[in-house]
Amino acid sequence: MSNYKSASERYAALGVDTSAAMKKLAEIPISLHCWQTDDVGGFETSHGDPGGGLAVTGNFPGKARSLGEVRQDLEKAMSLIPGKLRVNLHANYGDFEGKRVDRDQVEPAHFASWVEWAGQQAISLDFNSTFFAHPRADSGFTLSNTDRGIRDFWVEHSKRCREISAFLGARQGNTCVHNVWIPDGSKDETVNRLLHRQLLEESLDRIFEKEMPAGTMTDAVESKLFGIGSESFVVGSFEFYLGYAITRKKMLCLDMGHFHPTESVADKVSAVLLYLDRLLFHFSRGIRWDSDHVLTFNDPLKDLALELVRSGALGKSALALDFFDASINRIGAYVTGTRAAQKALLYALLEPTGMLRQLEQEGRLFERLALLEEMKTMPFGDVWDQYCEMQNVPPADKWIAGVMQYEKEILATRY
Ligand code: RNT
Ligand code: ZN
Repeated sequence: MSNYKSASERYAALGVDTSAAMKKLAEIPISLHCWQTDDVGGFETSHGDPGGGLAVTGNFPGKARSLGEVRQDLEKAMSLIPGKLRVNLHANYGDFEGKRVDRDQVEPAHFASWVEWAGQQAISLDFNSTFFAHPRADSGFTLSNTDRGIRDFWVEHSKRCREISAFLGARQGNTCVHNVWIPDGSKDETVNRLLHRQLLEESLDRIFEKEMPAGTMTDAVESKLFGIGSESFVVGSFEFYLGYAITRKKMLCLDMGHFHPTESVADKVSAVLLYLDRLLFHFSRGIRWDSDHVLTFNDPLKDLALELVRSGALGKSALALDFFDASINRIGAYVTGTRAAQKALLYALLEPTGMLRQLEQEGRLFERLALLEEMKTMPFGDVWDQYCEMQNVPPADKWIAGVMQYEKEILATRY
């Protein structure tokens, strides 16, 4: 008997249908962040440190130096990842052809070659306004800056990003998720917090003023706890955006690295879902802080996937990745992290939730705990391998050699 067959029988004994779980998993899109290929650099004429509290550490050779290389790297990564994928762009990854295009000048035409590429790859695109790595973000305040001119500049940028998102959505025939994250905050004690938050509220309302054609794009707002240089005060805190998203009917973006280390993002799902129609997740792995480590199949990720499945949130959520590691092979980082996200979802889809809920309902709490514990050592890996094979990507550790070969043949030639 094959490993998969025996695994599926063990799951079936608990009332879990492994093939139905694999089928569901294959339908859940994950949006790959383009910025893992080049350490959040982007392709404007002048770019350097991303700033805004974002720090990418490491100098592993082979960083993508052009949009062509970004796409080449994404294609390699996608060839080793099963399931449905999307690609998430930032505004500073436009096809500017070496021309200087400031953020208040970006337009759909700069993303036409991405649409063409996405069509060839049979994938769809998501989008992000880019409020960092720019002189007008150097003061630490963008949309909540007390200088009206600076606010206007960023409002204009983000309005344009919504147009670009709608363009992408119309061309691909499905909704493009447009996310807004700003670095605004300050290093030390801030005595007019209210003012900055009022300004942010006003700027966001201006950005979102125009109703976009139905089904083309949707907006999300992303909160943060703190960043490098914004340790004392972050304007766009969780409470700020929770209120904003509820009152303006926006998607709320929960980034796993943007909360206190002992706070559980998984536990937030069933709470915020009562008040919001749609959520966006940034799967990430913080170590001590929002360090954006490569995602691994760890407890916080498993817990979040379990809650998404248990609370029926998958149909109401967009799943995206947000990590960047420049200290290891960047394509290896992509594949490791994306496969980890999918493993966590499969793990959650293989839970005998009905049986566990029955035990809970009947007060049989020891049995609930014991079954949860036994699920951890079920032959989950055999189902994962079967899924990879069905999706025509290498199972188990068989994909690692493919990354190493790419490192030798392609990455090593980039210097
Ligand atoms: C920053 C946010 C944001 C960025 C990307 C590059 O803390 O997580 O999502 O990481 O937009
Ligand atoms: Zn994020």
